[in-house]
Amino acid sequence: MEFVHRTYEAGQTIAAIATPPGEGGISVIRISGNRALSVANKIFSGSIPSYKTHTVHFGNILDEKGEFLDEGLAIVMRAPNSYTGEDTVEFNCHGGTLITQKVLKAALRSGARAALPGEFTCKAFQNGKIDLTKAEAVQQLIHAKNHLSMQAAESHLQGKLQSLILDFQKRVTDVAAILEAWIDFPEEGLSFASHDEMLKMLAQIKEDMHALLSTFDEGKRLETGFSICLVGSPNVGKSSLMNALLEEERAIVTDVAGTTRDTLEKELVLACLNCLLIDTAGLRETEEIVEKEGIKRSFAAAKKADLVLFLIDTSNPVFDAELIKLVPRKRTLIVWNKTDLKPANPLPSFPFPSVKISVKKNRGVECLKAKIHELVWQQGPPSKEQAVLTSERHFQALENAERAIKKVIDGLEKRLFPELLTPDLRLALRELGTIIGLDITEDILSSIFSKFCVGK
Ligand SMILES: Nc1nc2c(ncn2[C@@H]2O[C@H](COP(=O)(O)OP(=O)(O)OP(=O)(O)O)[C@@H](O)[C@H]2O)c(=O)[nH]1
Ligand SMILES: [Mg+2]
Repeated sequence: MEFVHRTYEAGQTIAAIATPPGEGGISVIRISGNRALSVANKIFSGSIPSYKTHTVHFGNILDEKGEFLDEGLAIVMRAPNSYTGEDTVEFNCHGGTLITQKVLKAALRSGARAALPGEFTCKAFQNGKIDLTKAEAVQQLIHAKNHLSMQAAESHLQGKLQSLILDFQKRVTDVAAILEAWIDFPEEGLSFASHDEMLKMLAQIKEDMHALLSTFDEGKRLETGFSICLVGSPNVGKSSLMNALLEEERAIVTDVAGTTRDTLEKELVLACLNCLLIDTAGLRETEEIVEKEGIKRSFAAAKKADLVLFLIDTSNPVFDAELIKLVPRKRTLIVWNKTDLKPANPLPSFPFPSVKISVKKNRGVECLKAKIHELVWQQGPPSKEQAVLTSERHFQALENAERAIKKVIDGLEKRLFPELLTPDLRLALRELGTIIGLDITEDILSSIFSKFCVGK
């Protein structure tokens, strides 16, 4: 990748267009830094340095030579009460592509530097306005594609993850202090806490860390979504169901067996998550070369999918025995379709949950969606109050911290000298610190903020 994140230099005055590219009602050009007020003053008809903080002023926006560019608003926010914690001016101008760029250019020619991706949020972090979990939540909130992912980001933005991490830090620090006392005052040290009490404290910390770590499976799903594969014999109604779920005629439906030749994918929101729906070629014995390749792909898709909907025609329950062996036991749902027709007798039975539908009569599709929700969220979706780990970075650091605590517990149980246990406690503290942004390397900062857009 060509872009390499430059080190952010605190105090530099930066400017960027904060609104998306294209035409719109208004555009926002943001300027932040020590010299934001003087830069903005050069390109505005009013007297920006005299304005009180958090006030809005109407006037002419000018270029660096004083030529009229647009009429607009200047919003002044003085340090430390701004998003970045520095003096900030935001210009609202008319939302045209060219005029917006001209206002930005005027700000750049008047002394600001073009902001790097995520630099406003990085400034907010560096100036102590937000911790790193909140900064990352800003990015997650912007990119949230479903309600639950947005909810998780909001919870991080409100500081729920940060306060859990701070609580772990405090408890580990308390344990470290007691260990220090054991080292410094071998005689009286045990009066601060007994050996058993220490073990109990550490076990509780480890258990609470584990509980937070175990939210990551769900959290990952909020970000990556899940895939559902529709499989079954030809003509059972897979493509019909795909279209019904999408509420559009995406796949070709005919009464010719073998209509779908390739896998067909489309995204939708199901079970409150982004879901990739995959229609496949019907499975049957064939020597036809294109269909054979299609069927190979059907098997591969079924193997990979997070959830398999195994469709069977109730009136003609033919199914592929190989497929039954291949589909995952906990992640397969039998969908009896064509219940509007006379059912075959007897119907085969399967060791999977099932649901009855008729796509043609639009019966049972809502019930199918409810069943999918149930299978995806066996313990129910995460609540608003719950902090859910959604970032691989947070997960790794917390897992390292938990491992370090486990080593301390093992050491205590073996009655090792306290001196031998403190390095792991320190390691746990360091790992916890990286989650909220303490002792963070420039590389990590760079990898986090380079994913942001310019202007955020
Ligand atoms: N009676 C009845 N017919 C249905 C129902 N669902 C689908 N069909 C019909 O079954 C035929 C096959 O439907 P498709 O959706 O193309 O089936 P498919 O499983 O995708 O078939 P292939 O692509 O060949 O594997 C079409 O004529 C549909 O109209 C249903 O619930 N009841
Ligand atoms: Mg089809």
